Amino acid sequence: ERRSNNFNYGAYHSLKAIYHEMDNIAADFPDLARRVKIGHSFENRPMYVLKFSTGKGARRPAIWLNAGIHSREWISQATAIWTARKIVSDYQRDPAITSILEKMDIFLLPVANPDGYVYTQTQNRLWRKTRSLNPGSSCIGADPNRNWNASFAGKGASDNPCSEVYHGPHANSEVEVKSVVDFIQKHGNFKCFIDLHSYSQLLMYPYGYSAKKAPDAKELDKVARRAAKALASVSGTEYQVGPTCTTVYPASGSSIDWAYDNGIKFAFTFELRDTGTYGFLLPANQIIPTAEETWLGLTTIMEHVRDN
Ligand code: ING
Ligand code: ZN
Repeated sequence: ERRSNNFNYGAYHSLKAIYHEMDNIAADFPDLARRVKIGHSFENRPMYVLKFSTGKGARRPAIWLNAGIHSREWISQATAIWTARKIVSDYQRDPAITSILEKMDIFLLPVANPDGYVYTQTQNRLWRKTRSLNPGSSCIGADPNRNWNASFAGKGASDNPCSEVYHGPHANSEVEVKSVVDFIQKHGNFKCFIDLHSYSQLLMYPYGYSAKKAPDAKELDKVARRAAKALASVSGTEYQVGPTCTTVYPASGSSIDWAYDNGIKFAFTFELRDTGTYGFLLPANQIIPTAEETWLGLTTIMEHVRDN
């Protein structure tokens, strides 16, 4: 029985509800979307991606859309599940997404940190990290956006397990990160990696681990500026664009730096709404407006990936 009509995209949802809606989307569009388990979390919750594919050929060039790596950034998970529904609704109606899917597959991970997400809904709304145990410390978790193998344990990360930016004992120590890394490496044909965070209204590209200029900085900057302009055209929301290190702060071990240094050229991080009025506690009535405008930014990037 289909219950997808009951899912309110203008509300924040439990992990269970998001997983159920992913299942519904796959059931509604079996020729386009499939729910795939890529691993499990520290507390043994499944990690699900939606794979969107028109099915011509295995291991097509692919796009990874990552969300919810920091559990408290709820607009990220909410935008991701809205985006999933948007992709299946617009395929064969909107020429942009249709042509993207004619050439590439899209993998969407709406909740990259499931344990953290459950914890923010039940215990502490502002929890950021994973929920892994740290031997010898009573503090819990590592920052999953400092745990990737890209200048691991360098600038902008902490070796203190009690820190919000604790990098973890070694690169990929967090099973949630390792699951994504293994999947992407095994696939071997990803061209684009986009990570959704909040808040600050920024669109960034590598590097975060140092102020050195990425070899493709010029192109990435151009694409990002075009994406930010498209995003702003929806309702005037302004984004700043630049490399992570100089746009926010130095940060080593991040997902997009790992992606970029592993051959995935089109690596971007969105910091979604707002600029601090509500911060992480963005009211639910901003979910759909945020998702709608972000979609224009995402499709602008994906069209560039399609053509390059
Ligand atoms: N901001 C990001 C963080 O992980 C960031 C900023 C983006 C760092 C890309 C590195 C790479 O700290 C939030 N809000 O999490
Ligand atoms: Zn974040």
